[in-house]
Amino acid sequence: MRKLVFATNNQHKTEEIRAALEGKYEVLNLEDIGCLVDIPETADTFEGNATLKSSYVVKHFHLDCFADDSGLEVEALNNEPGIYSARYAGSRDSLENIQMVLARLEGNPNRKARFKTVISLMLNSQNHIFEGIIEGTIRTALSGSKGFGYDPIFQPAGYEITFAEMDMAEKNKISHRAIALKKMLEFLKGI
Ligand code: ITT
Repeated sequence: MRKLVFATNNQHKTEEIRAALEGKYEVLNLEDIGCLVDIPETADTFEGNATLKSSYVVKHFHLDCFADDSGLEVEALNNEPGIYSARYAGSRDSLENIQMVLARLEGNPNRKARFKTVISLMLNSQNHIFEGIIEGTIRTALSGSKGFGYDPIFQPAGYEITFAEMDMAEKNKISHRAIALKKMLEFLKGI
């Protein structure tokens, strides 16, 4: 089976992507290839940060690689936390990040939000970009224990449950990451 490196340290993201690419690609993450650094994400866009991660692997390991940068954009918070999603409250603690969003939105009737993923796929040193977005709303309290990050407060449009109440298979059908990944797979099929 063809191998692809997914430049992430996030085990939840690795599991989601492995499940989505099962049978098609063997997905290796940064730990699997012995890349133990936290690649600096210093760009000010999702696209820029995804590209920093994928290029790092190409430069230092000479392997084809993709990376995603993703996050939550809340309309009433000027699209924050955005690229700062992983450390919105100062650390990588998901609960603290969630509480920060809920506190800043308290009493605000506009609960509109979206998850966004941008994938950078580096193939033969060429960068290919794929984007996925899912619209939804922010609940007033946490619900569910599956998934990761902001899943317990994000309710996708058209659903009555949060991402954290969905099975991974169900989330993988509709999520921002799934949408971007599907575009990448279509592209890979065509080459
Ligand atoms: P890598 O950079 O190592 O891939 P990361 O966790 O830092 O892992 P991102 O830079 O893409 O990943 O940060 C995205 C943050 O946005 C992530 O830590 C979560 O807090 C949030 N996030 C992204 N996708 C999510 C999802 O599907 N469900 C819930 N939260 C998500």
